[in-house]
Amino acid sequence: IGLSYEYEHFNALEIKTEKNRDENLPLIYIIEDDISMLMLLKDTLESHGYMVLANTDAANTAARFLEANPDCIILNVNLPGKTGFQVLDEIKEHIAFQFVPIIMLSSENNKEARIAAFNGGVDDFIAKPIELDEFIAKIDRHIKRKKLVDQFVLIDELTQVYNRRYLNNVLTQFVSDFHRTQSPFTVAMIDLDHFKEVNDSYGHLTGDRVLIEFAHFIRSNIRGSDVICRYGGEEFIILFPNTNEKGAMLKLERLLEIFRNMVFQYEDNSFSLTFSAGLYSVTHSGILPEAIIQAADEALYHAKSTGRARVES
Ligand code: GH3
Ligand code: MG
Ligand code: MG
Ligand code: MG
Repeated sequence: IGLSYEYEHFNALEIKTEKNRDENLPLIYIIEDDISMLMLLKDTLESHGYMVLANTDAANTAARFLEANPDCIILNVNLPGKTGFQVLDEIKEHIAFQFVPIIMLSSENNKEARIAAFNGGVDDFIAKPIELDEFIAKIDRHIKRKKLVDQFVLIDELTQVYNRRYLNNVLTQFVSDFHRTQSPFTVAMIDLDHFKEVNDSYGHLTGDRVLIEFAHFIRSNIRGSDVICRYGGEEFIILFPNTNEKGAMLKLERLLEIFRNMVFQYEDNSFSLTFSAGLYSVTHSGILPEAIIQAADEALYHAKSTGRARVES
């Protein structure tokens, strides 16, 4: 793996992955001001199949490091400038409801320090001097647990509808059911129109509230057996079991009619929105889940390019 070393000043070092991250390798983010300790941990982790992202400067422990979505964070408590606990609070705020194991390193190893660390929200506490074999054994366990937790997280945090991971599972299930039942199902990909303008005009928080309300609107206007997932930003997917293209088209056109007449009212602002949707109905065997999504996406693109606020198949 390609790594770049940036010396900002003599004791500040950043280690970043140069190329795209290898998603198969767990990514560990280390914040440690002692460069020799940092290099030792980095080499140990890399020789055990981990990727490492690191910095020595707590003041730069910014979002851009966390945006790489590390699987585990190792944090030295005695960082210059900021205390490890301040950094811990910032990290916790940033990762919000995701589960990322945080391990605190400390040269202080008394009961009070350990209790303070656990109360502050760390998952483990490792005292210096570090036993490297024990350190790796602990990291391995934390990473296994992280993977397990991720497998069970199927709900989108913001909108509380299913997420993309769940969609992948359920769509695979729909496809295999189809082979048995030969009953058609339809996939709709929905994208809010000019949603960026909502953020730009009223702020990101208002944008978030719109997404929450939109998901709720869809959820409360479809059948219990229909499945709604948040596919990405302002894109949602609905799976309609036992529904052909015509049925799904009528349903979505009705949803669009109701939705475009809704008025969002937040503080002094009121506005209305529309969405575009693309449909794909599965009526024959042998099509892969990815191809179904792609076909719905192409129909959506068609709806967008022919004026928006419409449903295409
Ligand atoms: P179009 O009609 O072509 O779809 O235009 P658009 O503005 O909706 O599309 P574009 O893809 O340019 O912008 C999507 C916007 O959605 C940009 C992004 O900031 C915003 N967005 C994505 N996820 C979230 C989110 O979780 N919250 C908020 N508030 N905005 C989000
Ligand atoms: Mg979009
Ligand atoms: Mg778009
Ligand atoms: Mg959009």
